[in-house]
Amino acid sequence: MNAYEVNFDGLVGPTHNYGGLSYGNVASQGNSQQQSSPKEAAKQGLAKMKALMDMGFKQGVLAPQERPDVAALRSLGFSGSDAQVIQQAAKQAMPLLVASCSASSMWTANAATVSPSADTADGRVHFTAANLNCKFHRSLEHPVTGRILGAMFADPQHFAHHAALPAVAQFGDEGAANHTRFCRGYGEAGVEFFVFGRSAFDSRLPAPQRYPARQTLEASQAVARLHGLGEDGVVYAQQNPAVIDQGVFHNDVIAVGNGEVLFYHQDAFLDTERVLAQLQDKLARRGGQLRAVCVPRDQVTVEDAVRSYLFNSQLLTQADGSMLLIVPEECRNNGRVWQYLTRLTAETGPIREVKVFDLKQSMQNGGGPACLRLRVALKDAELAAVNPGVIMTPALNETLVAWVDKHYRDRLSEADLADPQLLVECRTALDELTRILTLGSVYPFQLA
Ligand code: SUG
Repeated sequence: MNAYEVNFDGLVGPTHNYGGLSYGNVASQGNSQQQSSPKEAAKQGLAKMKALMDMGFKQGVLAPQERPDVAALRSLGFSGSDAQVIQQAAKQAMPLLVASCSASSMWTANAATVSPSADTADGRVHFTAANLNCKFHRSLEHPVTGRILGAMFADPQHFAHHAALPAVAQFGDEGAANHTRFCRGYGEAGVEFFVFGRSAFDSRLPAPQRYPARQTLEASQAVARLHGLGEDGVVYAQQNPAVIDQGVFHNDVIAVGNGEVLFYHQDAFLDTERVLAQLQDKLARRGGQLRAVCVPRDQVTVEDAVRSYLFNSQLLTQADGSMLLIVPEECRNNGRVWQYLTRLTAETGPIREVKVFDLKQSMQNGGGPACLRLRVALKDAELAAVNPGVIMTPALNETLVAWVDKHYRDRLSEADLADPQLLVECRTALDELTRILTLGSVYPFQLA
């Protein structure tokens, strides 16, 4: 039996724009209202998918969602034809139209939390769509995300799907961005590491003062219960509230893990020693040995981490067992971070190679390489049960690049969102995409 980590990257949708929608995410705030390029964004993402596929990693694709979300606007009282709904919203409540247009489902690390079959009580791969209820524009994603995941992982013998947690802040859940899995091999039982920003019900735990903590302890615990994870296979840690207040809105902005390796910033967690000891102990009981690589604050500051997205990298196991770090271009542009990486790969630690990708369009909204992918560890039989239409191949890559060229705009600014034609373009593109990826009827609207 072989097992693999498959990265399912979000395909950037045709309405990618800079809406300034995510308070606490400094890139989203800082680039608000800039003109975007949906075409370039989608191509940057596809180039990363192709490069990883070419390097021999298993790569999949997760479809974007229909935007503007007219149903969401109707639920807020706008009425008439779809075009009238959009025009009314543009006139009366532009921020709501902007939110309904966000292509934020591209950051599939927030799509769901996934537990591989080796960890779960019933031996199936479990998915819980993230409610993302900290931000209105992101809270719109989970119903369609759930349908897309259902169409990708359809076989109930292998896959179990759970609806998002209750849509209240007490169960704020941001999916895999705050979830890491350690294991000796992808097919073996591992230790699932849940990092939360605050507790909703235990007021003794500290919380950030400036920016919101999006993930609660209670949400993480509920996901672990839904997935049937045993106590031996779970560790919880609280994120350091001080780093949330500096713009670390998800754990994956300050730490990344893969296999037996945890790559993290010195200031990432509260009570770091206890957390590391628990991970070490539980992983050892699964036959593994934790290798923790701590990045000291005197070499890379939290601000450097937030600006460069050093930790929002993909940590991948290469054929020889060594690890490769996929980082955004912004890491090379930061002197201290680049020096750190140069030293790191010259040493004898587990991380031996760094590859740089240009993901600027996504980065300007606070989404790096790790945000753009949902990791799903699959055994042979499970991989064989995945809808083959969503597995990246050279032919699919070519088809998707041509599809982007045909349907996407080169430039998009806020004023363009009021144009009802954008919805028509999005629907036409997605109608074709559901056929390319063989997804069936996952969207609320299907062209006749
Ligand atoms: O939720 N940005 C996303 C970025 C998500 C990054 N994901 C992870 N770190 N895993 C967010 O803040 C900005 C949209 C805008 O402003 O237009 C946005 O939603």
